[in-house]
Formats: sequence, structure tokens, C-alpha cells
Amino acid sequence: MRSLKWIASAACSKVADRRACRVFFPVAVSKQAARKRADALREALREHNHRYYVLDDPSVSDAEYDRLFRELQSIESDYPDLLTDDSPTQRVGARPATQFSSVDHASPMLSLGNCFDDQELQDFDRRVRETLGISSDIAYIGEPKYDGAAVNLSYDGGVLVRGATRGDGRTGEDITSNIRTIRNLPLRLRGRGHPARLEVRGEVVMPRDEFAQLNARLEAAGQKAFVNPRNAAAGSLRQLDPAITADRPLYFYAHGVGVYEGNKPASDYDTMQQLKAWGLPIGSHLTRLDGLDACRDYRASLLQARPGMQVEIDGCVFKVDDEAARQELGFVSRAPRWATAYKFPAEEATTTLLAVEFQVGRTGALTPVARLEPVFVGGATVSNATLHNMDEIARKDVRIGDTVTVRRAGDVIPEVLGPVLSERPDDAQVIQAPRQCPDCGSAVERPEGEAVIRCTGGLVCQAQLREALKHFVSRQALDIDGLGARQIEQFVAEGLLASPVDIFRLNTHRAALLERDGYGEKSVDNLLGAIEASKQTTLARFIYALGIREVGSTTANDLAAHFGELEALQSAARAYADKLAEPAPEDETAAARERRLGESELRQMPNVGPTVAEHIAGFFAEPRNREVVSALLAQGIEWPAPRAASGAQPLKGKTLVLTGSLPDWTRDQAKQRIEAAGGRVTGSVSKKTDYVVAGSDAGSKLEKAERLGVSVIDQSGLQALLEG
Ligand code: 5U1
Repeated sequence: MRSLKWIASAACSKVADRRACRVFFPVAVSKQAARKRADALREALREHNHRYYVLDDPSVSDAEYDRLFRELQSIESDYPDLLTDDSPTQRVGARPATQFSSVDHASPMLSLGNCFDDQELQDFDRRVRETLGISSDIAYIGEPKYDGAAVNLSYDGGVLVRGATRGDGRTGEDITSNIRTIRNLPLRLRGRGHPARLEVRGEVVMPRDEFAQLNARLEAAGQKAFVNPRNAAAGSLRQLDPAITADRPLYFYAHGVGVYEGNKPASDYDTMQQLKAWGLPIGSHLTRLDGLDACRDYRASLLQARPGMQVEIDGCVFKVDDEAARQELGFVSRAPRWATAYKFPAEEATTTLLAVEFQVGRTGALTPVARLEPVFVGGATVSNATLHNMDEIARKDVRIGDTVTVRRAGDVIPEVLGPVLSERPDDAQVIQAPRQCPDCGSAVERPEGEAVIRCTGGLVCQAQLREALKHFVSRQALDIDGLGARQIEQFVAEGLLASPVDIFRLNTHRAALLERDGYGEKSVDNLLGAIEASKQTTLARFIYALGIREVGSTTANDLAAHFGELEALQSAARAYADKLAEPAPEDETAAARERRLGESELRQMPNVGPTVAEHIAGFFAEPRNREVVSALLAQGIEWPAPRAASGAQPLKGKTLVLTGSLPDWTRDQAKQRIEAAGGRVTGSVSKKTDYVVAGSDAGSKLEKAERLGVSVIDQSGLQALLEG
């Protein structure tokens, strides 16, 4: 088959010549010639990509690149069987997915131990030398710890076949179509000698300037901006439509390998250089370091370079360079003994405190929020920061007009650390607590023994209503997509929402919704569909969504696992309220009262002390709350029935051993949860053990479990078991 096309002659080598050829000479092309030309174009485009995105040294203009690209597209559209998956034209174009599928990593993606000061780094180095029996300096490699989204790339025969998120380290999400859109990573490795199978681990990041531009674009389009570059990178990778990811300024940096089926170099530094030669970006600060002092100097220089770096880093990573030594050192839990991350301190900056406003939370608590002269700190521009409460303001002696130090670490809300007293202006104003709620005007009180001040407006306070609704629809609660803070504020202001129950009546306001700016048939359908879908939930989510004071998602999970049914929780709450109201013997001591109340079922739960129990009892004792709960259930909110008649017992008959420290639970809390779910906790591992729950610094029990082939899980694995 032949096709008549305006194409460049393969004989033309220089760019200008090629352009001339294409413009002036229409030629009939055989399929064979088309294949040859397509191969040459792919090769040229890969080279230009590499020069542009990896080496930052382009050799052709954007216009010329586009021309070559379009020429290749045109050949591939004429000869679809010449199209290859690793063609540069195939980065974008995959269809939107409906969901991501799970994918098991061929080798687990490990986590990293941390150290926070020089002493801890010295301890790490000592442990390494002791284990290896070496007294001289160890050869390490040092690299920045990029603050991005961790991914795993699989190359088979040098061709990118899969990209996945880290997930829990064993199983991630298949985001191949999105990964392919990242311009600085090769769809096909350069050069030769690629391993038959190769897993490359690294971080996907978004540089600061491009992050700021993206946020400006999103805000201009009325969309929500990202909090920081890491969230922007992770959020962009989790788009179901790869075209959106393709539009985001994402970059990949490799920091290691997983599976490597081939001749792996004996040193990690050499492996990384090999990755670089194959066209994989490895970041410019990767360095070989001899011994502890060199590591300390490296950290100091990286810390100094950090403010000028476009990609955010939150520390540096030191790894033993020698592969054989790594094998000998092995792992503790899921972190290698041969690597550590030396974290940088949270970033701080100074700026001016312009004003203080009091924000009303869903429970009426008024939080002082500092309005600041915008300042770039910790990877984001900060213009608001928390001042916590009036006691903290007094303790720090912060005043309006002061120059203040602001700290921002990761996703934590920025906080005002204190004033720079030497710069205090004469007219700095002392901050006063309001007497009235800034939203509803109700009186403000400060309950005895509490640091917070509260609005007494309750149901009349729209600010409390707005916050309660935002909590109700939040991700860990009913998770209603499309009903965010902005929509809730508008709907409350317009009187469409006066209680969570009204969310499920929004379908009766379809016409009113359609009249709103930015709402078409499709967005209204999506919103109403998400609301309908949220009715199928779990008891834990529902309990959390109710917004009972001090009942966070962990306690809600515990309550749901223990009681199994809402009625059982309600009756335990009633029993506790009755106990609280019981006339106490006149001579009852505080300890005796505590013993009496402590026997209640509600108080048997891990994490439910007197205050939380009182909040739960108080919540269900309030008639208006009970009405809302009944009305919600009448709207069709439901969850799967518990497995057992008296409380779910997903671990019935199972024996578990705890070892190491879990990230969020003490050993006692984990034990109580396991026992509440019907399981038994023993102290030593045997063949009869069903699961070993391993945290960080797990020791010989973990090794024994691995030897005996007993399943090893971490905290999230345990959580999943507890949830049945
Ligand atoms: N730079 C860098 N980041 N990072 C993260 N190296 C590195 N290595 C890691 C992780 C989790 O893990 C290996 C030590 C297994």
C-alpha cells in the first residue's frame, strides 16, 4: 500500500534541510519507507525529549519539535500498525478510567528509618559499622529526600510497561496512563544492556514555580488550589483522566531500584549512574560520601542549598553504597538497616501579623487565626496561621502589628511561634477575646478548665452549621464528592441546607440548582448521584460524620467494631447518661466515682475516657440530635449488618503477636482492639500464630515469623482485619 504524503526525505539530515524537503516535495511513500521514517522520527523525538527535560539543553526550537511530532502522528494515523506503545506520541491519549486497579509490586517498596540530629546519624553509622564489623569509614551515597509522590516504574526489555503508586508498599494503584504523561521519564530506555525486568523507584514532584502557576490557573478557573507541591503532584497522579495529568508540570526523579533482572552493579552509585545513562533522571545532588563526617557536611550543604532549589526537599537520605553490605545488613520491619533519612527542621519565616480573626468551629470553639502579610515558607505561601487559643496568645505575648515567626511543616496547619520583640512597633495592639460570636452574635463563654472560648449560639449559629456540614461530607465521613466547602457555604447562605438531612433533600431543588452559575445538567446529576451513593456507608463513617465532640475516626472505628449496631451504641450512651445522673453516695470519693462509671460498657472501649464518654452520652441525650439521626436513617442511609449478633468479632479464634512500635497505637491500645474483635494476643511466635503485627524496630519476633512463614502485617493491615 502506498500513500501520498508531504514528508521529509530520510536522506535529509539537518533540521533546516528536512524542513525544506518536507515543504517542497510531495512523495509517494511505501510502507517500508514510512516505517523507516517513523523509526527515525521516534528516535529523534526521544533524543529531543531527553535533551529538553532531562539535560535541560534543547537542540531544536519548540516549533521544530512540534513539526516532527505532527509528522510522526500523521504517519502513525496512516499506518496504525506502525504505532508502538513507546512512541513519543503515546504519552497522552489514553481514555479516562473509571477507577484505578490494584497492582502488586514485584518487590516491596520499603519505608525509611529517620534521624533528626547528628547524634542519631552517628548512632546509625555506628550500628552499620558494628553489624558489618568494620571500624573504618563506610562508603555511603547521599541524596536529597524529594517531597513528592512515591512511584514504582516497571520496564520490561527496556520498555515502560507499568507505573504504580506506592500504596502500602506491597500493593499500589496502577497509574500507568498517568505516569506515561510525565515528560522527563523515558517510555523506552536509551542505550543498551537493559535488564530483562527492571523496577525503578522514585518520586514524582512539582517544582515550586510551576506549582504556583498551576494554582493560579486553578483559582482563575474557580477550582480548588493545592496546599503544597507534594499534594499537587499526588493529586495530579490520581486523576482518572490522563489528559488532566498531562497538563500538570510533573517530573520524576529516580532514587533506587526494586527488581533488577540482569547484571546489577556492586555499588548503588554505579547503579544510579547506569539508570542515568539509560535516560532516567536521577537528580543533580546524588553524591558518594566517605564516612560520617562527609555525611554531616553533605547535609549542611544541602540545607544551605534548599531555599534556592526548585523542587522541595524535606531532608537527605544516606545509604550504604555497597550491595553486598546491604544484603548483610538486611531489614527491620519494612525499613532497610542500610539507609536513613536525616530530616530537615520545619521551615520558618518572619512576617507581619496584620490582624486576628476568630474562626467558629463545628462545636462552637472559637480559634484565633492570624492574618499575615503573605510569606513563602515550607513550600507554600502562607497568609493565615493558627494562634491556637487565648492562653497561647498570652503565653507568647503576640500582638497585632508584631513581626512574628511562622512555622510550616508538611501538611500541618502553619502556626505563629512568637513575636520578634526587638521589632515590636510602639502601636502594637494587645489581642482581645471577643465577647460575641463573630458569626451569629451570641454570647461567648469560656467553660471552666478549658483553654477554648465557645459560641453559645448552638443551632442558631450558621458558622457551626457550615462546619458541621463540611465535616459530615468530608472524606472520612460520608465522603460526598462535589459538595465541598464552597458549595456548602453557598447552599447554607441560600437556605438550601439547614441540617445534614437537607443534603438528602437537595434532589427536590433540582431546578434551583440548575439556575446556579457553573451548574449544568451534568454537574447537578453528578452531585445528586454522589449524594445518593453516599447513603451506602459504614457504621464507623456514620458515627464519625455525626461530629460528636472528640470522636475522631479512630474512636468511631472502635465504636463501630465493638457495638456493631447504632442502637447498641445509643443504648450504651443512655446507660452512661443514667449512671452520670445517678445520685452518688454522699461520701463517694472521686476515685470511687471513677470506678463506678468506669465499669460502664462505653468506658471499656480503648480511647474512651470520662470526657469522650460524656460527649457521647450528651450527644445522644439531646432530643434534637436523636431527631437528626432518625431523619438521616429515614433518608435511606445504611451500612452492612454486623457479622456477629453481639458486636462484630472479625478476629474470633485468631492469635496475634505484637512486636515493635506501631505508628499510632500503643501496644495496650492495639491489644484492646484485637481482644474487642475476639482475637487473642500472645507474647511469642509459634506455628499457631495467625498474624504478627510488626511496627518499627521489630526484632527477633519478626525474624521468627518470617522463618516460620507466619503472616506479617503492619498497623494498616491490622486495621483492615479489625474492620472485618
Ligand atoms: N532520595 C530517596 N528518597 N527515598 C525514599 N531515597 C530513598 N530511598 C527510599 C525511600 C523510601 O527507600 C529505600 C532506602 C528503600
